[in-house]
Amino acid sequence: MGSANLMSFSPEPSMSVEPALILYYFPRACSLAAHIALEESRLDYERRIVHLPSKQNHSPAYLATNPNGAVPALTIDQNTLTETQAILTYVGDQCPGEALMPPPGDFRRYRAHEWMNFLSSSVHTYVRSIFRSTVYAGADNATCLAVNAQGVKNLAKATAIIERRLGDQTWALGDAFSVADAYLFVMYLWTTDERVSSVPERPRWDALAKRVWQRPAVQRVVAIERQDRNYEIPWE
Ligand SMILES: N[C@@H](CCC(=O)N[C@@H](CS)C(=O)NCC(=O)O)C(=O)O
Repeated sequence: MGSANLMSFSPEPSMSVEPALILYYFPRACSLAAHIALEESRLDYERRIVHLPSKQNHSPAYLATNPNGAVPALTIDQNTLTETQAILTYVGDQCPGEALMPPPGDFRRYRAHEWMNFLSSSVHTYVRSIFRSTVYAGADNATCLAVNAQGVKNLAKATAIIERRLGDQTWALGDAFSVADAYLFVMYLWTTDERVSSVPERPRWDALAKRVWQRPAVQRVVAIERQDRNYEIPWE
């Protein structure tokens, strides 16, 4: 279970012994998937917020932990692991009794990677091209508008793929909740942001996201994150 105290990322070196697992995150960023996975896992971890709007992710202290300057990052006995897919896989593998990440040899494990890679390399990048067009287009306004418009089209195609892949399944991998569902939940929340001008109807993704939201661990994490940045949950 996560530490009860929300700790800001401190640029001052700490004199205390570092906990074994530390999650660096920002509310409703893609790090929310890792945050949910850790809370679901019941592992002991500490969370530290990295304030993206004030560019704390580019501070020397954070760059010393994660030179990529992004969240999520998970330090594991002082080794830093980055990339949502890698972190979700790691967390899932720490609780083999749970279905969070199926074991090697189980075909569902490769399905989980299929989902996570699609969400990371396609859906995340499409939403980023809408939220932060300058990352791809630079400063030119007309180019930014074109990138944004293309992002909306790309997201529509990705939504159709997600709907098809979900089919009639309860969860991304079938009968049991897994880290892939946590990731689908975060990407779904992003599609409800007012900056996304249009997104097709997505009844299966919508139903899955609602199921994820019913989970106590998810509600705990969102409540903690909202102490620092309030964000909307569409069904509340
Ligand atoms: N491929 C990385 C992407 C990480 C990423 O882009 N994180 C964003 C938050 S959603 C971030 O930290 N952005 C800060 C920045 O780019 O300055 C992953 O899947 O974890």
